[in-house]
Amino acid sequence: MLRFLTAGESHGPALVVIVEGLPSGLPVTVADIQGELARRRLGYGRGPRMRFEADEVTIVAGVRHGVTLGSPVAIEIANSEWGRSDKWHAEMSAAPGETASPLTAPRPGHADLTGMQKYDVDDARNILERASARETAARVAAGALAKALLGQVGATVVSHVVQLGDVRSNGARPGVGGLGEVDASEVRCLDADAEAAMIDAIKAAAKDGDSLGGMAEVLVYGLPVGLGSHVHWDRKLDGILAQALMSIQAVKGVELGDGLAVAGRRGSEAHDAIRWDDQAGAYRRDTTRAGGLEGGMTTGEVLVARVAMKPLATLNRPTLGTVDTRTKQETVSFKERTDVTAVPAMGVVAEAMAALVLADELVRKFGGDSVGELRRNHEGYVAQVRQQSRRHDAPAAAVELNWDADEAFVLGSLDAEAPAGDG
Ligand code: EPS
Repeated sequence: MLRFLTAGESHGPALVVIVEGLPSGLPVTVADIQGELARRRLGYGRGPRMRFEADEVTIVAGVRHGVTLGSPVAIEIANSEWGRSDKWHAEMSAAPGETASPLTAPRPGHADLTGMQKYDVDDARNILERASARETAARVAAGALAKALLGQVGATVVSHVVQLGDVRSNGARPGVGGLGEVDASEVRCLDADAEAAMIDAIKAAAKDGDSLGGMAEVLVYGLPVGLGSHVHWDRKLDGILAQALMSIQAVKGVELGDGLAVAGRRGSEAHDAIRWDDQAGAYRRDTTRAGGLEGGMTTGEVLVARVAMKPLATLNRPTLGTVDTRTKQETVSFKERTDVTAVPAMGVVAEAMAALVLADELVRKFGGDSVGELRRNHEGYVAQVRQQSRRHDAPAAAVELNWDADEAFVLGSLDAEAPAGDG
């Protein structure tokens, strides 16, 4: 099992993440982790902090001479903000004391008020420091390791922005090597017209001191068939992925494949037809309606997940009504330096969460204490699937479809009048 645990507050000295369950022999460098963290800071509409936040990475444990040891990997990401002023040393000190300026006008939509009630505190900072999306830097650092493991079996995770505010892209998807092109876009969107409209929308919202949400799509190429399982509710990969993606700060919805849209379609338009590719010796589906998942298992086709983020609850011009928790007087939520939108960055976080879930499934399915053992087990399984797929009887005559609507059981039973007394 691959597990990870993050700790750290937004304006504390550092974030820390421990990743447990990685096999030995996985190449890992600080530069790989820093590269992923830099991608997360991208995006038009991010606040001033992203310009100076350097994400200084130290690998504290679990890696020697550039490869994992099989022991827990611990990574520290220092917060530049901590070193920038004495304010945070005082505000976030672990030593006994109290703040001179408690935050008492909780922001609607943030964890502030509910957290104050639940954790029995009178300063919203006790809650917001941990609820902040700063924590996602630690997830992305862990995700860099998960991506490296997926790379060992030829799987690649990419993402792109498909909607920002009410502007939607034409859906053009990056291919397996398309991340560079996505990241070159200021809003991480491949549709140039939509990109321009998204930037205009961000500028307009910024002028009003407002914020914007949107949607990113995660694509995972090169996964083997059969990660996850249909046999138990908590082994179904679609459920596990949805939970992981929903746990990202400010995310309010997750769709797999065509997602919610399939509810309104006929069955004949809602599924991915299966064909046999004799040359490849594999079953194929030419559409991605199911998002590469059937019965809670990967089908071997590209995995598609869309993640919807609400507009950030922190506004540069506070207009959201709230209550001062000391006086109970009506007021507006406190103003904070913030991002206009973080949707491009959320896509990178969603890549990390998808990678962590899938790397966990890899470890579960293929096991192994070393990368070499995991790879051998993966190769053996792939050979087994190929063999199973090629198993067949002599070619049968084309199946004749005898379809008579009048005789169809379902239609007949729907039309039939219910017998008297049958509730
Ligand atoms: C955040 C508010 C901003 C963001 C922060 C998340 O922080 P600050 O209040 O210090 O400007 O910059 O995001 C990050 C620091 C980050 O690394 O993503 C919030 O309220 O969630």
